[in-house]
Amino acid sequence: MTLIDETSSLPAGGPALEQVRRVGTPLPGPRSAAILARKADAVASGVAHSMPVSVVAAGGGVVVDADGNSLIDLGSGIAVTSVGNAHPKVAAAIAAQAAQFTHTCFMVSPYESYVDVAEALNRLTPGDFAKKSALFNSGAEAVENAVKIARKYTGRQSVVAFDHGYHGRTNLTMALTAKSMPYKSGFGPFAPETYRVPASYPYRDGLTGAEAAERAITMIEKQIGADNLAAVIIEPIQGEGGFIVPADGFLDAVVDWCRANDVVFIADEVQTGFARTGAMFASEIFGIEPDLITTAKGIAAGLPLAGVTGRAEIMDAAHAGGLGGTYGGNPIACAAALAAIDVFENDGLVERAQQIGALLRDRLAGIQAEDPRIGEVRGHGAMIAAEFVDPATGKPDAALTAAVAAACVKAGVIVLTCGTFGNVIRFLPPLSIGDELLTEGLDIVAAALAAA
Ligand code: PLZ
Repeated sequence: MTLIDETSSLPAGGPALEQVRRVGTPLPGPRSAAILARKADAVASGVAHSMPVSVVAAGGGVVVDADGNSLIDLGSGIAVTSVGNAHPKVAAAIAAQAAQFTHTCFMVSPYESYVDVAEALNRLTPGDFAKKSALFNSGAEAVENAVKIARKYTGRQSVVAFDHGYHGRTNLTMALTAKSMPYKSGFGPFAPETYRVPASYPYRDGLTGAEAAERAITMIEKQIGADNLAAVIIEPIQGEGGFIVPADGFLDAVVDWCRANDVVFIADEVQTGFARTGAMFASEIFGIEPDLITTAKGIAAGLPLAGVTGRAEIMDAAHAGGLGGTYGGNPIACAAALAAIDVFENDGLVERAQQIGALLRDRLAGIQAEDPRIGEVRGHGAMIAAEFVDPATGKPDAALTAAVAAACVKAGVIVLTCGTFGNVIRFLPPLSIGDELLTEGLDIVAAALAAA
């Protein structure tokens, strides 16, 4: 039980939080340790955690735990708090909406903020054509619905996803996700009519974009056939799979093939969306206009909200009542999204993501120049990663990656790993982080690597 006198002395979150790294106890400290012990007793073991802390406040570029430790945030809660945690505009919008009404169910009695979010998504996503949107609760739910819509529109059943792809933890999205552990192992059987083809992974496959696209398209034509295919789904930059940036020409060739064969091209921008990559959407970087785009994460600064946006004629294929859900487009989540979108558009966050990207890239490239255990530094904007390898063989080095990440955690830096081979450290700082804190975080990563 949390004691009231303890809660009242907690720091307020948001940008006013002192922007320092401070580790005054071993992690976890005593208060966090007590809460984590209760977690072990009360919460299902399948719900794991990577930072041994219990959070009480966050904002700017730090996360503060119950023992007063202040950690540098290089993860944004997996690319979610891009505008910054507890951003004052978002917090105020949430409070105001919570005092107004908390829920009616948009399918029962609609309200304006849902329409506002749909209009914003239709306007901000790439493609100069008539668009419509529908709102859901999570990235996985958005992906499920994008596939439903594509199937209804095309009258076809099959869906193609890619090696290294990640699309969620529900049954259909597990089927679309590539990696078995921890996402799929033991949880089958998976949804039928889902197929996987090779992606473009220039560092490991050495193929041009055109060659990688031809490899994928040939497999689709031979093993599925365009006539059976409703949709192709891909993350423009693959997130959980290792921040894999496809070779130039790959995505546009796949889009062209989809268009020529009346296959719906779905860009899963759940992780890449909303300024993260130094563009409002990563599709812009590759010059593609997806038929459907899924969004979540950054859209509402942590409130559960997700969207499917796309060509009006495709979005309208589902019959009335065919799309929805009790909470989809909840009014508090929509209020948070409208405030966050205001910040993305008007507070220069696309530019800030580019600056953060330049800082991350320069520093990591500097470390790589002296240390061949970093095989590649890649990404766009504030979505940058380093892939760790055995320099002698080029093979993925997951043990080194885990050691570097563990040392960062111990020193009070939140870093996330990713990659099919578990050998990638990804940097996803909130766009509200200052350069000093970011640099200090990278100093610690460099020291952790040197010591590993
Ligand atoms: N599509 C591209 O990145 C979520 C999940 C991590 P939800 N990625 C982080 C984990 O271990 O669960 C994600 C994504 C892409 C879909 C999803 C799913 O989004 O909001 O987690 O359902």
